[in-house]
Amino acid sequence: MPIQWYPGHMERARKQIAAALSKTDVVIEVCDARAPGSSRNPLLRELVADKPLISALNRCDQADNERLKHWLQQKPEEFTEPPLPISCKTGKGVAELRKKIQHKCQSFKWFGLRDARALVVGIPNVGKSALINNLAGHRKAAVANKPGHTRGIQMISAGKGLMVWDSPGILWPKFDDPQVGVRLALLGSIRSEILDPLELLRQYQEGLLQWHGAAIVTRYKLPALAQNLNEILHEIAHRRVPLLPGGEADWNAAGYLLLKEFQEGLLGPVFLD
Ligand SMILES: Nc1nc2c(ncn2[C@@H]2O[C@H](COP(=O)(O)OP(=O)(O)OP(=O)(O)O)[C@@H](O)[C@H]2O)c(=O)[nH]1
Ligand SMILES: [Mg+2]
Repeated sequence: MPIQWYPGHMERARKQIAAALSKTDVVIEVCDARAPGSSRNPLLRELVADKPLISALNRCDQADNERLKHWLQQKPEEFTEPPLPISCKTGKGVAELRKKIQHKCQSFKWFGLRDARALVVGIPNVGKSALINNLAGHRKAAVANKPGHTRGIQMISAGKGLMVWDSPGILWPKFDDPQVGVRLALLGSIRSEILDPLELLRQYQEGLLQWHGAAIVTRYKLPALAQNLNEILHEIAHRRVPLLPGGEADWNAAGYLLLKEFQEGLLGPVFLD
């Protein structure tokens, strides 16, 4: 299933980010702890190359942290410095991130004379605006569980000598590995309206059964571990979502529900890379 999505507004966002760099001291790259490699945007990395960079792995409350740890040990080359696991839901790692920003800025001549300016970048729906609200201590940036919610770049005061740019999430024009597109879609970083939920779940069928099989039995009250995706969808289509007029099962609605509950962490911790 080739997933391509690089609409006009992402190109505009890329230009806005490039323009904001002249008023940026440090860049915070937000990746998803559930797929740290696939959610790292190579286009953004290129764009911010000459700025001090801090990588944060958000949503560690939803990630399979054992598999994440193992992956980071296996792939130390993926990040120039060890990335910081954070959660904007629990607040984990956010104070440490603020310290890291200060530390990166300490050697600059202006340090202590004016506020530090951090630019938060990343793929859509990864939690950039939520991070800014966490840093600020209250809701200043609009947050929504919908990729593409932030449309323009905006400077926000996070107090205690820190200003933060919120930026729209951007993807890159082409996924060299189509599996990266599948993973980003599974994480919720690609608009669900352009996806076929059943095809997407089929692409991840093996992982779903291997890592989430037991949670699926409990959640959807299956009699035993499912052997394939159809068994799960059958259960959901007949018990959890309304039937279509005429009494037919609504497979699409079943697929959307399964995908949504997977993304919400209701089927257990997730790791896709
Ligand atoms: N469980 C969990 N949910 C989170 C976390 N961070 C953000 N969210 C949720 O993820 C959704 C997206 O958050 P946003 O902050 O709007 O994401 P964004 O990266 O700004 O998205 P765009 O502006 O669309 O690029 C919201 O529903 C948040 O509540 C986290 O650490 N854990
Ligand atoms: Mg946002």
